[in-house]
Amino acid sequence: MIHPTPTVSTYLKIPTMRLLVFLLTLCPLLSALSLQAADKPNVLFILCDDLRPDALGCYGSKHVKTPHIDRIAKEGVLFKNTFCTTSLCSPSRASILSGLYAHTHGVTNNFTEYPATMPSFPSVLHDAGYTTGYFGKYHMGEDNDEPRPGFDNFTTHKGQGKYFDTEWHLNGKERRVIPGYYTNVVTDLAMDWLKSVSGSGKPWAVCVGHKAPHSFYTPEPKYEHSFDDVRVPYPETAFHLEDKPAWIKQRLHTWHGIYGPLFEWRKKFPDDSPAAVKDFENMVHGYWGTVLSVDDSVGRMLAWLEETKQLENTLVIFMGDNGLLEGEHGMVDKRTAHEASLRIPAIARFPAALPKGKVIEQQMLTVDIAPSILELCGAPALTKSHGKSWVKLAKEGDSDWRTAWFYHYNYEKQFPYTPNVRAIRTDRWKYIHYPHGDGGPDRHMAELYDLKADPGETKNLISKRELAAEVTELQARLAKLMLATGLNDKTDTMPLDEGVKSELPDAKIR
Ligand SMILES: [Ca+2]
Repeated sequence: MIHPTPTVSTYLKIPTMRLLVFLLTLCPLLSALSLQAADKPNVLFILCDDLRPDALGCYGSKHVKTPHIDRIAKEGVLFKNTFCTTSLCSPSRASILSGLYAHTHGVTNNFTEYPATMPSFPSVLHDAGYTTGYFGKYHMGEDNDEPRPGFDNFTTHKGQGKYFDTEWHLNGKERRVIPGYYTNVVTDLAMDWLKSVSGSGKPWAVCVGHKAPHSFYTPEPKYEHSFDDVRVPYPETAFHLEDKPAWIKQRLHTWHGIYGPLFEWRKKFPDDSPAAVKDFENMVHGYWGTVLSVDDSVGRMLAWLEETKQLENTLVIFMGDNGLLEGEHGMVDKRTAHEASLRIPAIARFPAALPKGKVIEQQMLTVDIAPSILELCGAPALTKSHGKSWVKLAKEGDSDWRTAWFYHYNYEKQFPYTPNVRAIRTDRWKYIHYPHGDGGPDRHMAELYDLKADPGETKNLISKRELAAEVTELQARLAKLMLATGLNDKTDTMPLDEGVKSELPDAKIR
């Protein structure tokens, strides 16, 4: 017997009661589905490059006015003590995306590609039904501007990009120089795409990768003179290196020291004359100037979200990829385990799930970002992560939150100004040591700081006999933390430390 295809008229013949029961069973399912869709927040993830927290109003800057970025903090949470686990662009970016330490994700230098098959928070969101886009500086795989997996639109450029007139690769389709200032161009690109996808009914997640405020610090012309009246001397710590390891003094006159070229702000170098501090001041002014344009960009994006009534259902995260030394201990650049190199800003706004105007004191890490975003989006957790979601911490506090973590960095031949670094930072102490890389004893003096008494790390306590037991305990804790991520004496491989050198890095990779 052939069954006729059911039609509307067939269904109408079903007795009314049965139809009602059928509809009633369907209703909770349908409403659950629609609730679920409505519950999925959009994600606006804004990543700055080499941004110090103290270049933002919400982290206490007296000079850099950032009202739009401050708004995210005021209406959300501010993580006061956020740190990168490797203070270098590509490794840190990969840690933010993957929730993993550098030795596990494998991006241990600025020239390695993020592994195509390794999950990232955007790829997990994409698999969970999000429309995903990446716009701006990606910088994992120096010369590769091709689209990466996990993104519906991936628009980037080769290497660092330029503050003016960068050549963009538009989602793998067309390479074109877009005239104008990088920060404004990347904002236009991201917003054009958002306008095209935001009405589709699917949640979206967009990453905006700013070049700013990375060297060479070039502000937009309208902000060139914004800080002309602000005096910026070398920090006090630059002149008190007596108890520091010798490599820090050797670094003073190099590409990464305060008497070196200062990312080309100083034409004649090395220069340790008192008058040379003006070059340092100009450099800091330039750095701050680039941040003002980022704040304008954030303002534009928040205003658009508000106008289109998407702001309340969008998780906005704004952060930096690694810290930056601005003269502390006589250093510029990053890579070391000192506070200015480790500290990054991180703020998040999502009123539906996060408190308003809360400041979190606990130590948060780059590797915590991906687990947190996925939890807030109701997406599956990463199968492997070294970080922990801070959602509970932000909402109600978390008594199990970490009180210590480890930092690592490997010596780079292309940038021979920082040794191999292994360090532990607890809520009170920091212990840093510098393995030679051959498995033998260290050849540099270690460092020990009491961060509660001396947050500026002015007194290296490593030689204090009365603290010997503390050092032994910190060494044991460091080994334990490293082991938890698979690192021991045999697996923790690193290059040989060839010492601090005075040569400049290759112009192409500066
Ligand atoms: Ca960076």
